[in-house]
Amino acid sequence: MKRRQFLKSISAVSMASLAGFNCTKTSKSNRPNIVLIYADDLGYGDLSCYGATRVNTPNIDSLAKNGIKFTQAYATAATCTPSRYSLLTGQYAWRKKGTGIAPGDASLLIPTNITTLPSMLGNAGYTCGVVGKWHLGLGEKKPNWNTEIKPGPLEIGFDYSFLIPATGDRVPCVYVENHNVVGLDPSDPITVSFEKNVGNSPTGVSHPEMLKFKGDPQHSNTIVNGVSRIGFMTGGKSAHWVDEDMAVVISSKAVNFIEQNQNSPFFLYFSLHDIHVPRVPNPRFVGKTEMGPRGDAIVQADWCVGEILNVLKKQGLSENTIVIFSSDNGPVLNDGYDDHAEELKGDHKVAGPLRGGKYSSFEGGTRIPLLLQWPSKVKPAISNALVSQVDFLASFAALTKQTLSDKDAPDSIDNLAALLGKDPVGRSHIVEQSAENFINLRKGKWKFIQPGRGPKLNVVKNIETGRDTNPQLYDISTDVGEKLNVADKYPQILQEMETLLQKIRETGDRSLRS
Ligand code: NG6
Ligand code: CA
Repeated sequence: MKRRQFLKSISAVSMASLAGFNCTKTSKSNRPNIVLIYADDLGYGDLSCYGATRVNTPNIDSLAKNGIKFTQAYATAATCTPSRYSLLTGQYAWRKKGTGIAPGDASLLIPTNITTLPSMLGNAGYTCGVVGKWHLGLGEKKPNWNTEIKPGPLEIGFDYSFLIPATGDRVPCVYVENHNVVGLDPSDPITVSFEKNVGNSPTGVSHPEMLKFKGDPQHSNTIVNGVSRIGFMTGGKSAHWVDEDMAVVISSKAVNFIEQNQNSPFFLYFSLHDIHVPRVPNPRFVGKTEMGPRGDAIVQADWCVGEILNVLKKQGLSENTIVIFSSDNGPVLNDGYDDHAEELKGDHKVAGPLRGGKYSSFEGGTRIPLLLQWPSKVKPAISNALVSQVDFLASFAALTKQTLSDKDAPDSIDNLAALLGKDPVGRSHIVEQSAENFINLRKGKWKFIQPGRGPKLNVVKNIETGRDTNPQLYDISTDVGEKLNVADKYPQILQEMETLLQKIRETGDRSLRS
């Protein structure tokens, strides 16, 4: 029997004994359920609890009211795949080639023989599920969508998966449950290509009249459900998702997972599609804001959070469940479709006071909302501690008394005290990845952006990239908007930051700390 199965069977025994005897308090509080709700492209200024006024997010705000609201929390990267890679492996993605934005037919990026967040929690007796956006590749080579698709989440520690395989704007537009496409008719097999059109499916270019809204050239390939996507696909008609139903479908899968596992400790990674493009919210949310689909998608994300909080309450699990809400990277308005996000935003500040957004080296790229609620243990507070999603692995290992070897999760630090509101300082530094392998550093009050070539402005997305051929240094304590480059004024600090970044390149963050 594998260690994790053994531990799970112990957990079943202890649950059984719970009926007749008192379970020791310590073992239960050492193994709270953990639900990580991960929004997509949601910015630092996109929630009412972070200052937004043109959109209301009461369910998410309740986490801020009843838990900890972090003001200096970071995703490890300014795009999706590397952030998620780091979150699940405790290793900075820039250490591993090929972890930039994954194409829709990427093979599994996470090695199956390393410790991951779910495999570690599995060893601690947790049942682990992932529901929603994956975007970390599937299969050994390009996946064959018509057969068993593996390796995937089940091979890196999850016990259950229900996935949007890549992104909503990429083919294939189907859900994958465990190893198979959901609802696939074998007589109508799926073919996918990112090089050329396959079959004679209409595209955004050939059939613009079929579109709900126009896509840019990259998003003008095969049309599924009135939305042209990145990439071409044919077949699998009975399995196509309906964008308008996506939030409802994945929320119900997440709720089912909680209901089915309420008697053992569980870890649910609930990875929302919102508010990534294409933004096609369910009719019940259309018009809930004056900001068009992007604002309405925020309301929809808030509804998804409400579904989770409701089922936890209904099952009597709220007290001993850690609920975390966060985002994989900063915000973007126009990310490929004419959904009027830019024109309708009014005075809404997607990144709050921060500069830049998704893809950027500025704070708006990686500083994101992070809320943590654990009613039986954690007092409501606002925390300015430096926290990073790369630390979930080591922190939850500490919580569940799991030991990590030196090789495991090399950049993940036990930052549990900060996450639970007991340490107001947290990490000494944060590594911020913008594009692949391009990394910047926050340490204490300083932010260092290394010199690099490339356009200063991403014209299409209207986002400042943060690139400059000169090094940049900002005093975040007085200049959170990174307006005044003080690199010339503090050459010694600049030197220290460069040296530390070099050290981090050479060795894992955890070993640096010890
Ligand atoms: C980019 C897409 C963008 C989005 C992003 C992934 C183009 C021009 N842009 O390549 O629309 O899909 O990938 O976003 O194709 S992420 O949040 O999953 O990283
Ligand atoms: Ca994202």
